[in-house]
Amino acid sequence: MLLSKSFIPILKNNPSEAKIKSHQLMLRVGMIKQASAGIYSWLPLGFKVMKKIEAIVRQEQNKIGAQEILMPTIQSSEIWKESGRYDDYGEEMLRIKDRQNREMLYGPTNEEQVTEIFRSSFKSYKSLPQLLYHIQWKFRDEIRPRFGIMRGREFYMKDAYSFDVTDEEAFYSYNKFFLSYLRTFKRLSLTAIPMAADTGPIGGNLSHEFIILADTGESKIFTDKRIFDLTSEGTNLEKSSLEEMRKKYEQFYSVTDEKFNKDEFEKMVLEENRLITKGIEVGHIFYFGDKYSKAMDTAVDLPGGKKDFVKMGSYGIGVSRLVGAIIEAKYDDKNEIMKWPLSVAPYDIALIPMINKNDNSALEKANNINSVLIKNNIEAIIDDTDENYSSKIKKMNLIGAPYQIVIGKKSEGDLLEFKEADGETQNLSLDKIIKLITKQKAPN
Ligand code: 5CA
Repeated sequence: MLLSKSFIPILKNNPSEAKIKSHQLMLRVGMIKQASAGIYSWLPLGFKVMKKIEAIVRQEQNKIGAQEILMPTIQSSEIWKESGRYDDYGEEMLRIKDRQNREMLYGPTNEEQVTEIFRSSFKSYKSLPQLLYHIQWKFRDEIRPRFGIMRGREFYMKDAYSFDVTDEEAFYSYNKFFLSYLRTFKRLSLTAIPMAADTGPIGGNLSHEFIILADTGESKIFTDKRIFDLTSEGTNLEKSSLEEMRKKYEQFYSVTDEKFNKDEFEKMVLEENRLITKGIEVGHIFYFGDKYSKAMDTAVDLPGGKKDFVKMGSYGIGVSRLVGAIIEAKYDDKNEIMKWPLSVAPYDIALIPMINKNDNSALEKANNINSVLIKNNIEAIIDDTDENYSSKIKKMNLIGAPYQIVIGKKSEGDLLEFKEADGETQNLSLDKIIKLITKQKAPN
């Protein structure tokens, strides 16, 4: 992609309305454009990143056997009256009337809708478990939408729902999602830690939030530092392996402030291991048993002829919020250098030819390099403008391709002036550069 033809409207300075670095960068480099309070259009750079995050989320859902569906954004009030949440949800729900005067709403979440789908399709324990998910826009009329897409009113969410016959089976489903979340956030190069959490308007009594550390986060957390050393490596989808993994995490005190208990914290965590800080909630999982299935009369036949209400959980990931969360974790705002993880980077590499008025050879060389990169599935953005070196580097540092090649005096012959966005310059052949990037790109 040529920078001169791309739709990346970069601003000279940080926009004054943005209070946190993700919001600053996203506006600065034109990833999003505000449409109204808490509602945004996604411009190419932001959209590319979000779609790459979505693809990783999808792959990890599919890996645990979840099946993708797509439910509508607009829902009927009828099902919400059945569950009792039509009144409970209050002003956060955007309510709409159609031309027949029917009460509709823009879905803030989908427990009711998916339960309605399930009950009309499944009658027997033999079809369970069912793990269903979709990736769809949600609307919550937040009192204080802020920090750009971090707390929007319209936002993009992956929400999954599990249906099981017994509590024990339902915990197995819960644990599958727990693992898939750890794997998903790792592929996004984030350290997200699970914390015991409150269930709020979703309900139930077992719940974990997945939090990444950031000073600008809205969640206050209390943990045992050692939880950061854990990984999901070695865990497989067998029941016992998953149980072991969840136990491993739960041995450490790790809660959000609604669940905080000072005495417990001080008893369970040695002083040197205590960590009280702030974070961003990027995912939230819930187990609520038959809360919705009972209210919405959703039962299946059991072996032996009896019937029982299905046991359900729900599992959310803030896909649009993750774009901001990754920036909070990776953006060096002092030096104005963004380095996207390669797994979600809008471009893999920036080609920066130093172009003289009478000499196009650097741009030609960049174009030649680009055709080799394309053959190797590496996506480049080429700065074909005739600006000076420092303004070119500045722009590319904001766009955030993780690698850069400067094509100027130092890129003579076969050796190219190559660097990681935040690293030292090295002279490498194109062949070596391709090998290095391809190796990094391989899914883990
Ligand atoms: N039905 C459940 C699980 S599917 C649910 O709605 N959970 S939630 O309310 O916790 O939302 C799931 C995730 O969506 C959150 O962890 C967060 O990452 C994201 N999210 C929630 N509200 C917003 C918002 N206003 N703006 C951006 N992302 C949000």
